[in-house]
Amino acid sequence: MFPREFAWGAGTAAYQIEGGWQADGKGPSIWDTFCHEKARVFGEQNGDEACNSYELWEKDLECIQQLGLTHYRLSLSWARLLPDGTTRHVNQKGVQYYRKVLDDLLACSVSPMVTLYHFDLPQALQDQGGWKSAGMATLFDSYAKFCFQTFGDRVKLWITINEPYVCAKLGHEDGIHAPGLKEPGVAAYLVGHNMLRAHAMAWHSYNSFYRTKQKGAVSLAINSDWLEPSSADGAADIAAAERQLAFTLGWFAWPVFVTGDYPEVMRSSVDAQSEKLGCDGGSRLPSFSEDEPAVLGTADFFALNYYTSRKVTPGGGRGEVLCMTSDRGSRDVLDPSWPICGVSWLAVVPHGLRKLLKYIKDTFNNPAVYITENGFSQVGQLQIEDVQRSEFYRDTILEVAKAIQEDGVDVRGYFAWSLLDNFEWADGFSVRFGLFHVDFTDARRSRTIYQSGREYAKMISKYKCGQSE
Ligand code: GBH
Repeated sequence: MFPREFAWGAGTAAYQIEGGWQADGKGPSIWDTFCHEKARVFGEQNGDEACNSYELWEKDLECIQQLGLTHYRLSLSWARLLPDGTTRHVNQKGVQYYRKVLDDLLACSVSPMVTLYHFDLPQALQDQGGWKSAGMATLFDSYAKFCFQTFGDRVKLWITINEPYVCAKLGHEDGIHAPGLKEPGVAAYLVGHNMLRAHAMAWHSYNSFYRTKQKGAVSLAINSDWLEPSSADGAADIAAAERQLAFTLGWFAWPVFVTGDYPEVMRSSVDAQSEKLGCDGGSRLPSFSEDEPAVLGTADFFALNYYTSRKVTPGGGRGEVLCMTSDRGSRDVLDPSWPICGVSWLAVVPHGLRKLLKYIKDTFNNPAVYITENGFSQVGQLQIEDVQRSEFYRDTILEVAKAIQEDGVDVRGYFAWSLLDNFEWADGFSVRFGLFHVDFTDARRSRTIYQSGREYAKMISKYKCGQSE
């Protein structure tokens, strides 16, 4: 059912699990700052200690082995490695920590997939303007080269930036993620642009200086809902769904996989709205410069984070308001037949993943695809016997199998989100995505496998090595 080499993984991110926010010379990140401000995060919780994976890495490794994973996706904390964000000062304790993690994984025959940036910019770089500043791209490129140089012998799968959409929109338009800026209709486009430039520079650095020797692959992780028209025969709904897909998945995938530039509908509508609203300096959507390394072709595979699906219809903000939804001219609605589980945004739609995979195959010239995140949360009462989540993983993995077998999508791996219950950003610890429960009231942060974890382990052992029974 699954190819022999298929990657069976689970993922985490540094700020969500590590803790040790000031340990051994780590510098502060924007998430440290954000969480220490009033009323930013649910219950004013923070990731100061989180799962304490900085000290308890061996416990995580036990969880990884218990699941029988072939791959583990983790992110590096930029500020743990480079406390002020630059290579002027390297924190050797940080280097040692990640070297041990990677060595331990390899010793257990688990391949690491490493994300360089998962939302936690060094605060020192935010103080210089953060992702709104054009200079961030070269700073990211230096950090990336440092990581390829330092860890590239051990890592064959790299993700430069996780979910640029979320950083741009939630961090700079809605202000619900760090750095908490609310500059609708302007900052997100700038941030997205600088992230694409940063990603492209890092890919070119890998390609020129490390690829021959290290033989790895580099991409960026793009999140997208599956979006379908509210009514299949309404032309307005169909166009609205296409626009919304262009403003989410297309925003990052078009430049990298198709044209080297933004989707045409995004370009034309942001340009037109900018002119109508009399924005200074022309369009709010920046243009790529010919003097910089090309963005087109800077992904060795397609990395997809998929969680949910929506129906789309025209609307979404009044034309005179500066914001991304006005530019897009669409709004998404929930289909009442889709169950909502855990958090309010997560309608459970496993078949949406199959459709999105087929769309990616057809639109981006049949790339190799890794599903770098997919998961289902639990809120409220703790349920270790989490039947619904077990069913969710089973149903979703069957949809992936159909995508491979019936639709011919070249899916190379599946990473459940997440290995552990962890710090779920603005929702703090109130939302649990783990295959293992973590007891945050226990100083030892004890880890207990959920039923969904046991079921995932069973599926892995059943499907691993191309077995079908
Ligand atoms: C992922 O993003 C992140 O990469 C990961 O770190 C995180 O733990 C995981 O999701 C689970 O949330 O609050 O109504 O404004 C997934 C994409 C986009 C999903 C933003 C949640 C927020 C909707 N996310 N969305 S809302």
